[in-house]
Amino acid sequence: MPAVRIRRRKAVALASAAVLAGLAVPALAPGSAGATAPTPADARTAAVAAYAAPDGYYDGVEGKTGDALKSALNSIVSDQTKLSYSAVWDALKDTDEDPSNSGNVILLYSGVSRSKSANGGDTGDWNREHVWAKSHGDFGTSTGPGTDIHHLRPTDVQVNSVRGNKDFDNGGSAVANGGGSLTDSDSFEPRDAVKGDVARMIFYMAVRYEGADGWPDLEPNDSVNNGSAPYIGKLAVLKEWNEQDPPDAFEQRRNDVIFESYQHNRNPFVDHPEWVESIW
Ligand SMILES: [Ca+2]
Ligand SMILES: [Ca+2]
Repeated sequence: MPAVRIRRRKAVALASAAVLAGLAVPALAPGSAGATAPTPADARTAAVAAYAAPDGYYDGVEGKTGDALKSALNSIVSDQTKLSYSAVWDALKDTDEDPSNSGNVILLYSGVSRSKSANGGDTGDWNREHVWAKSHGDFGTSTGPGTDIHHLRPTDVQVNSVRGNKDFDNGGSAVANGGGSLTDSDSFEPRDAVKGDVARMIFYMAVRYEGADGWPDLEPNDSVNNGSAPYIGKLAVLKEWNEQDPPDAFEQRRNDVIFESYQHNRNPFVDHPEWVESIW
């Protein structure tokens, strides 16, 4: 069966990734995928989902809450491979692939499926959106937070421009071709289907970047006028979005692909969205 072959390849890839990342190799139990049957139409997502959150990845967080949990997660997710900004293009073609069309990526804010080859900077292209706006902490695009694909997503060039470096909040008027996203003078509200995705990307960045290695300590706060300070708002709204829009198969597969094939670290809040409330 093709699905079995795919699963075996993924299993080998995961084992290799785990060795590279210094992790214990997870048990490769074909029957451990859980109660949900794979969807034939999306064998690749099913194959990857079978290996979410390998045993041992979160060792050390047991019983911890609040700042202790945050510190433990920082240690875990900081063990990662880092990409160059040019390598991000090909990575996003994989992590954000349209499950219904392997020649396309899904654009984050608009929800549009667009050709992988239409990457660039012109009208009609897609580009590399920093969900944690790179001016918030001024970390740029050298290898580090500016190339961390946990928060880099394909977006329509013009929609990306509308979002700019605005903080996140509810309200505003419709963004042209924004798939239901809204904006006003100082904030951006993504479409409902990715509100939780956006929130969990912000929370990942806050845990991953704690002021080490010369990078700023990124944190969410309750402002929408953060400018170049290393903060993103609004925390209360992001927490609501995390609750309203729990992780789905696309987001979970994306986390697995980043873990297996690129950075070899995970977004803890995709695996455990309940940890947001423990920390913030
Ligand atoms: Ca979602
Ligand atoms: Ca931080």
